[in-house]
Amino acid sequence: MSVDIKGLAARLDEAALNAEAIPQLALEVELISAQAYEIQAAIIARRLGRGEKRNGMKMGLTSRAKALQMGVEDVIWGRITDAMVVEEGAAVSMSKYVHPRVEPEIAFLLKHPLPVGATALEAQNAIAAVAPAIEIIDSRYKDFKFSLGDVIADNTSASGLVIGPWNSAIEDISNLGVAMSINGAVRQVGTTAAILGHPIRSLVAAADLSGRAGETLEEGWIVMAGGATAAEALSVGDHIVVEVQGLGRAAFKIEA
Ligand code: 0L1
Ligand code: MG
Repeated sequence: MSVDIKGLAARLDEAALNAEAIPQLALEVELISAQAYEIQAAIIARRLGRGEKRNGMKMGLTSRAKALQMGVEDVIWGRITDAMVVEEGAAVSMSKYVHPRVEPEIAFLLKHPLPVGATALEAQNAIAAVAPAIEIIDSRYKDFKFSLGDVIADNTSASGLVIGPWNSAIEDISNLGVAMSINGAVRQVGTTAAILGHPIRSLVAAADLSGRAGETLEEGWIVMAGGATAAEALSVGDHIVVEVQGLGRAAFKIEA
């Protein structure tokens, strides 16, 4: 069945721009993953056309907690641009989002390109630094409900990222404790081991998935490894802090 890739991309892009929820695409068209990724790429083309710069990618549904929370089994990925970066410690307006959630992650900064087929050792050697990070996810679909095709098309709910201090000396990221607090109360605890068993596997998978789409991971790109725990919904006034053992913390606030 033919799919109006550009039309559906425009619908999702405008929903994000206007911070307004739209009905799931699945109610009118059943997307296979390849079509959904084409829609995602078309959304990014629109964003680049408005002057945004591509600066990385994100992995999604990398932990069992996230997969269970969303009822989706596959690892998925999305594209990041500079406009999605929220300054660490900043206050962000709720008006930018439909119904945002946050999840604790770690981020990789690449010191050289990482092609398809990279080994875990090559991935490790491509890392310039690692940082504690928060992903702000914001589905453009009503009630945060979607099929696999829907969420891939919606750039895997990518909306914002907050990056804490970059650490270039850390060697073992396999099992670092992770805690996410909102307004001083710990809401999620976990470990980086929840990210595909070891976050480096997420970077290897990122290189494969992105490279197979013709977009080799570039020097200077950020790769968000994926949530270490389930996500938490946000409200106006919330102060979110993610702490990762040995890496430090990343924080931001939501204002009206
Ligand atoms: O980054 C993620 O794991 C999110 C993937 C999309 C599902 C969601 O919106 O939670
Ligand atoms: Mg995520």
